[in-house]
Amino acid sequence: MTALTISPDLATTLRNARRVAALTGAGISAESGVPTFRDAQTGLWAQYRPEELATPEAFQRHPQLVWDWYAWRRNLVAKAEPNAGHRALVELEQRVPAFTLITQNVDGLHRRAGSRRVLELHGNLFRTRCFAEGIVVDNWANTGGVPPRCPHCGAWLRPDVVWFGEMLPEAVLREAEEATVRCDVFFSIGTSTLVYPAAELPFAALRGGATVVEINPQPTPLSQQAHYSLRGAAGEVLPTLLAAVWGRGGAD
Ligand code: BV8
Repeated sequence: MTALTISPDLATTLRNARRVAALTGAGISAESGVPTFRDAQTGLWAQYRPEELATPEAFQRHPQLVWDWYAWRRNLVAKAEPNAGHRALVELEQRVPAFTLITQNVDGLHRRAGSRRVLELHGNLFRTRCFAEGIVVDNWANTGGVPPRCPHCGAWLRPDVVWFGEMLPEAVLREAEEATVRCDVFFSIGTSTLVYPAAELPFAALRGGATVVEINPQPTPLSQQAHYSLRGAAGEVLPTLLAAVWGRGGAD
């Protein structure tokens, strides 16, 4: 990795910050071996684009295909481990007085890393709900049918995630918006900043007067307006940033 230098101003700003918020996207799980939405899908899924599968229409048209895609992702994520980027955000939560982690990811890796206050804007791959009633279902008769059926009403079960064209959980989004406009420092980490309303949050942070820091090996629509755009992998940049601010052994 090119030696990343952290500006003394950024280190001072972060050291003095009272309220910090971080928005994460698929990029923070990339170093755990979980493919991002931009990555070409592999194997069986290579022929599909996520945007085509992650919709209620796709599920209604091809319920088994969509259910199997999520089963494949659950299986892949269950074998993955949180990486140094996830762990650095656990430390950041311990270091600053008020920290809010807002994630677009549905892989649950932030909680597995030990993050406590996590707002899952797009739901969670490991939760399942009834397609008709919307209630979370923890277990169901394994009749071999795919998708499985709701034990209460017999409708299909679906992953408890937010698909394209679906509303985000209102209370979670409101809490994310409040943390965004009140924070002193806002991180946007590992997201292409393309999908709304999540992608609006970094710009709302700018309007709210926060110092906005982007961490991404690639430029995004936020890069020009962010106060700091740190070009690199989250698993390398975040530990380097924490070392510069609080002095510790760099990447763990
Ligand atoms: C909504 C959960 C109101 C599911 C996801 C037309 C019709 C209908 C809707 C729309 C429309 N036009 C616009 C919309 C709104 C739409 C939208 O924004 N579309 C985009 C494509 C234009 N949004 C919605 O539909 C949302 N709902 O608006 O409701 C409504 C209702 C009806 C009609 C209109 C509006 C719901 C959006 C949520 C969709 N669900 N995920 C699942 O996971 O299966 S979205 C999914 O993709 C992610 O959750 C994330 O939010 C999004 C983008 O993914 P990223 O996380 O950013 O990852 P990506 O792969 O894109 O990028 C990775 C980045 O990481 C890259 O920049 C890369 O450089 C970087 N990176 C790589 N390695 C590393 C790294 N960074 C750091 N370290 C590394 N090592």
